[in-house]
Amino acid sequence: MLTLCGFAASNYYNKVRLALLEKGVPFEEELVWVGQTDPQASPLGKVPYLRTDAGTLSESTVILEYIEAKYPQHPLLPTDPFAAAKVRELVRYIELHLELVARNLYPEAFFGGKISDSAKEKTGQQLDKSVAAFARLARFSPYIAGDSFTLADVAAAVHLPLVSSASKLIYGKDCLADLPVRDYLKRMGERPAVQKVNADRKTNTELMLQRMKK
Ligand SMILES: N[C@@H](CCC(=O)N[C@@H](CS)C(=O)NCC(=O)O)C(=O)O
Repeated sequence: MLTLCGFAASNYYNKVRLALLEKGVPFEEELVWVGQTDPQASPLGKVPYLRTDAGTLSESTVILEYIEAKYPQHPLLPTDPFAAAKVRELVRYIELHLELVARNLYPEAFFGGKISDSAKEKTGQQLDKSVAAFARLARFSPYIAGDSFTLADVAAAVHLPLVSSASKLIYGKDCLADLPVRDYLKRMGERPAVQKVNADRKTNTELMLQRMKK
């Protein structure tokens, strides 16, 4: 049995949860907040991590790859090695060049903190470059890597909304507004698994914000 550990306000957690739901792989969940993580399972104290019969795993994308290899049903990677690499390329751009860059904005955008003007400027410049690069790779036809739902959609469905809203809140402009992201996310939002992840994210985010106030 698989146990996914973490909390549903985390988009990294939601990425793994969405893949499990889309694939129809049975799993249990253990609510673990930052600060309560198992150091053996997640040496950097991050969520998510996964308990399996073979041991534990950290890092969301490593977990996704494990699930994909172990449970072939409803595949989220093409069988052709090059097509699969193109999907992984998009996943990397979304996580590393969009999410991780936009993350610099989250303390002020979402958590009532303050970031410096120079950090805003630097992040804005990086985001401009990253969005232009992402625009060259993303297909939206109708899925982000082409004609089938893949791991790149799993990443996009959870990461892109936060990148959009953080940039909108800090710069007054959604950095993804010139791409067909809104329509794409609407299409993704028609999927039952995406709806479930989004609903649970909202509930858990309220819980997380209450905990932060204490
Ligand atoms: N690269 C990690 C990132 C995970 C991550 O940053 N998770 C956040 C929650 S959204 C976290 O645990 N932050 C606490 C910390 O970094 O100490 C992954 O893909 O799993």
